[in-house]
Amino acid sequence: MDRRNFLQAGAGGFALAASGLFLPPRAYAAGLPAGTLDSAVLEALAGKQPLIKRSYRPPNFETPVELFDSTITPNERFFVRWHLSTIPQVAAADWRLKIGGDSVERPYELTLAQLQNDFEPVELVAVCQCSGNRRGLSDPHVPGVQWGYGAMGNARWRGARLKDILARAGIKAGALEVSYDGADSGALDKTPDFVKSLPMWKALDDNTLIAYAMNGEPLPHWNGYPARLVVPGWTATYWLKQVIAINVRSSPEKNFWMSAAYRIPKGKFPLIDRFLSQEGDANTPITEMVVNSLITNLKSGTKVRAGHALSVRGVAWDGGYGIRSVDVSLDGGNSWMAAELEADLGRYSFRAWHYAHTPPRRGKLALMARATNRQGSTQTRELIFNPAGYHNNVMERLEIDVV
Ligand SMILES: Nc1nc2c(c(=O)[nH]1)N[C@H]1C(S)=C(S)[C@@H](COP(=O)(O)O)O[C@H]1N2
Ligand SMILES: [Mo]
Repeated sequence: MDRRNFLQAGAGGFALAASGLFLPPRAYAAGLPAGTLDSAVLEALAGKQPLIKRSYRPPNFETPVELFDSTITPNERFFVRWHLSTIPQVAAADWRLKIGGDSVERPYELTLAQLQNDFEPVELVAVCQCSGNRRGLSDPHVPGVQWGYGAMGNARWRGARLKDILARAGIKAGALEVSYDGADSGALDKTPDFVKSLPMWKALDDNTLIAYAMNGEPLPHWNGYPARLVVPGWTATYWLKQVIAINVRSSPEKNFWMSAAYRIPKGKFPLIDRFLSQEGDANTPITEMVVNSLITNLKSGTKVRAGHALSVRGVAWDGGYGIRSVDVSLDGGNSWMAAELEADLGRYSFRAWHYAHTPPRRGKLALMARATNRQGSTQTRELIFNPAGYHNNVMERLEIDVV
């Protein structure tokens, strides 16, 4: 599947989008199922700039692809994904983070000032990507938010290490998981509260943070103000927003969001991180992101001039091993050339890349990109189908017109 339909609004639409103006509804409907075309409207949530609306209640908004042409995603354009529709405005003065559970020695509470001042601050750049990013491209289609390419973003996060916060409470022998809850809740009691859990080893990783700043500013309300989990390398389901409670547990967290949702068939994906206390016979919780890439400055239908220099630009990312190489093909994957990698902002960040080419003559270019990480994992040509539409890292294929 490709982004063939993207340029229905023409090159002018692309320029308008870059300037932050509204686009005609169909401009971004690329490659998505017909039923979702009408909802692909750019709309601004309070305090954000326009994003592609997928649903309003709960708010699910994705970032237009051309925003990824810069390596850091601006806060105002960072995607928004919530499962529950009651999302309170949290006042910094009232916010408390409760640390407890049957596997801590001394439960306690933190204010926002204590979170910011009592622990060594850590900064890192990391990709936050929804497990279901690109679900709308699944063939056959699967239920869930019909995301295109933009249910992700890359930001510089600042916060306290979760392990430092837990150390103050004292962790008992036999601790198995760290679960956490946010301030949001379901409008009807039908939807189970969104509670997620991590295995001890990931919770105690030096890079797992309770973040209170994003790109040098407080988190936007829609992205979890005043504090959220940052779980570098792992999909965004674990990046709980508006966190208010953390529990260290001696038993597995068994709620719906752990035992039924966010699970993948075992053995289908080349993943390394395991979440043993949550593994079942057939399926297992999603863990780290698969290696992936995105072309950020061109869309199917873009017209370029024969004999003129063309720069293909994009980003690549993975589950935290780091990007080793990105290759570009101009002939639909028959031959591949190495792209040049740009600045390394850390192994959890988008890695920008570019490839320079002067198309010699008129015709079509079947442009593809393929990232490989330092584990040697690469993107797939065919979708690894799974019922929830997770982990889509099929290589993109764009048809470029050389005129
Ligand atoms: N409290 C809370 N945190 C949450 C969620 C949620 O529904 N409630 N959704 C998770 C999922 S599935 C995703 S993809 C990310 C999205 O983060 P963002 O909205 O900052 O882009 O938030 C995660 N954290
Ligand atoms: Mo998600």
